[in-house]
Amino acid sequence: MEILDTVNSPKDLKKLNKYEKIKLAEELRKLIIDTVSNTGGHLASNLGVVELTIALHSIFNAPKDKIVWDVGHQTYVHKILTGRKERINTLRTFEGLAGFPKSSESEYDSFNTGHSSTSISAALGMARARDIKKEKNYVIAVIGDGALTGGMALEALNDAGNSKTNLIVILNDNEMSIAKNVGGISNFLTRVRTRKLYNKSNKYVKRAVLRIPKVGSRIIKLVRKVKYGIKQLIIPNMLFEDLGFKYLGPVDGNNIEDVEAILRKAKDLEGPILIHVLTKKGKGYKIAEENPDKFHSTSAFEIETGKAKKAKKDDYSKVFGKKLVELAKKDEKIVAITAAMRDGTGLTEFAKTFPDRFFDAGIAEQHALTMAAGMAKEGLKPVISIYSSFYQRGYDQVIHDICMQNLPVVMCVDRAGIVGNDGETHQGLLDMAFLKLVPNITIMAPKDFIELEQMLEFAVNLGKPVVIRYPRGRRITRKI
Ligand SMILES: Cc1ncc(C[n+]2csc(CCOP(=O)(O)OP(=O)(O)O)c2C)c(N)n1
Repeated sequence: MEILDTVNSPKDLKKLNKYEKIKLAEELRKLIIDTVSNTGGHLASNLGVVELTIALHSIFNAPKDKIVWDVGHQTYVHKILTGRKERINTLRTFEGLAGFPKSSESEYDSFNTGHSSTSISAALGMARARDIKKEKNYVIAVIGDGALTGGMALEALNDAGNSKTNLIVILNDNEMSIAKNVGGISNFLTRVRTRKLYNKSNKYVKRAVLRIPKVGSRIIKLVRKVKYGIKQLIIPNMLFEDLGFKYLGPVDGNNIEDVEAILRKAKDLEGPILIHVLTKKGKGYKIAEENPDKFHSTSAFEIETGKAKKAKKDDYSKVFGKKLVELAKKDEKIVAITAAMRDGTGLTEFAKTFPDRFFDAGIAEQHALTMAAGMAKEGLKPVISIYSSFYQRGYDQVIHDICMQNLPVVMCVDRAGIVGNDGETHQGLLDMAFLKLVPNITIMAPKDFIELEQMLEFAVNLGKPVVIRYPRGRRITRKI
């Protein structure tokens, strides 16, 4: 009998010993790979958090303790362990399980997510509500290193770090957003990861020095005095501690025992805590480990080869990307901007062809839009592509920074309209609700690939704010 057959809720999980949990992790991985190979979905992120999720549900008592998953694309394991195992094969289908947390689906889904970087704000709100109600429970936000690049996450860290509130933030650091993570915070995390090496080498040095007769222990004392200074040298600043968090880690997030130990420790501490957990995206499925960006979100695929079950044809995003490269070859003022969606928006070829004219702002739509405005103000022709639902983040930036100043930014709205299986948070329906009222704006929507190419050429030369909105994939137009 499989261990997973005996686990229907976190209560069952708590009865397992460490060996059974390791076996359970293996079974969960197999179930997730089998499921996503049929339904499509966020494979690599889920494979990375199997052990972390087991540890969380072993140490905390959800739903009393609140676990808020950032973005929420990595909650398949959580769903399986919280009573939804039998329905996991309906993932991302009509009336089936949602691909993201849904309070209406389960009391274990403490907060609905889908868009990035909201977890710390929501968790801080829940923690403050708990304090006012004089209740006792833990609140835990689980946020990826990619989601941490979003402005909201930083605003929340700033507020939470300064509060006295008991709150646990788990930073799930796999060095990847959808593609390799970018930016200064990502570089900072890389430096923190080297702390592990520093601690290890420190132990070896200590052992060697103690072997020196007579002076050995004196040298150690002296070293201890300057240790803080050395630490500052190697880890130039401990951002999280400076912000007011107690920092724990880094810990191997794919080792259940280690994660459980650090979670227990966090439970005993007061105030805001940040636990830095290192995981491997795609863990346990070699093809996904080697191509974590391709398997971040995948359509149905053959398990043996990793190849898509249905061959991919050209879509609007690809046609946009190709045409933009062609236009940029003739006009060096054209620059391209993405908010962490290089491949999804079709900009991979542009990034390779013009690395100096391509900018990935991180999961930071607001910043990306205003940066585009700055570029336009100084005479460049910025073309920015964002999914319709994520434009919701940039409402004021489109109005206040681009359109009111009548700046020539080309705003491509990808995934406009119905997007299907990612569910309600990802539908591209609301951008028109605000775009149509914005001053100085020209809005176009191509009916086919040729019109998209023509509109893009027109847009980069218009000299005013312009929107081109197009759907996901390829629209099937009936021949009359
Ligand atoms: C506001 C917003 N922009 C873009 C996305 C698309 N998106 C989904 S997951 C993801 C990357 C998340 O990376 P990370 O938080 O590190 O999680 P991982 O998948 O690596 O575990 C992105 C950009 C989103 N969900 N929300």
